[in-house]
Amino acid sequence: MFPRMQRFTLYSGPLSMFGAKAQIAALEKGLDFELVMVPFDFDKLYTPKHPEVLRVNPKQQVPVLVDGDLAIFDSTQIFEYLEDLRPQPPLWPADVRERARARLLELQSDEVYFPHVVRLMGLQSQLQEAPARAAIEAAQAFCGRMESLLEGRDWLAGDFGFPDIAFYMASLFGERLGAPFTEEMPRLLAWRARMTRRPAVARVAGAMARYLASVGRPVPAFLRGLP
Ligand SMILES: N[C@@H](CCC(=O)N[C@@H](CS)C(=O)NCC(=O)O)C(=O)O
Repeated sequence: MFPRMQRFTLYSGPLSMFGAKAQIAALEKGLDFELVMVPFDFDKLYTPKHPEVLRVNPKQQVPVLVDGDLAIFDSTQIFEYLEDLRPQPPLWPADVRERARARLLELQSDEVYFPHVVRLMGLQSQLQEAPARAAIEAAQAFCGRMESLLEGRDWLAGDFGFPDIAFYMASLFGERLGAPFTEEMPRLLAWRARMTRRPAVARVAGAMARYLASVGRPVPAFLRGLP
């Protein structure tokens, strides 16, 4: 494989779980790229919007990837581009049916599991009340299904890949916001430790942990001590 002459630019945010997905995948592929962190803070959130985000994404969200005259958005679309751009190491399974299962799992992590976590964002002062309890129960029920999937294997869909990256990031936010893995999830706890040991994951999750600490927010225990 020839080295690429051109570097792409990835726009993410210091606390963007979707941006972190794309960044981890690019690092796992060994790609050289520029990372731009768009403005974000807990008061103003993602305003003002970065001009490149406004130009590229009608949804005005990160992540956005710009590679020469190609500009795309959405973490899952970016996964697909990265897999085509740099097929090795593959992050989707080779088998067609396994690949379909892996894609569905990645989608479920973003669109079935993560919405429960998003609901908790607005309920942080009422975690003991019924709406938060319901979101926590639903998130942990999903985790229970991932726990079953890990029976007899190290990764969620065959070899390490995109579903692992997606669920690691989504569940990191679950942990932060009140829906943690529990002692009844020993395989998930071991999987998360395996994930955190991967250099690409440690780099991105470590930067997120440092950002949280820098703004005085709690850092999940499993991220403490990352370089
Ligand atoms: N489905 C999108 C979701 C992207 C998304 O929700 N991005 C958030 C940050 S994690 C964002 O930019 N939010 C700002 C906004 O919606 O105004 C993806 O996978 O990239």
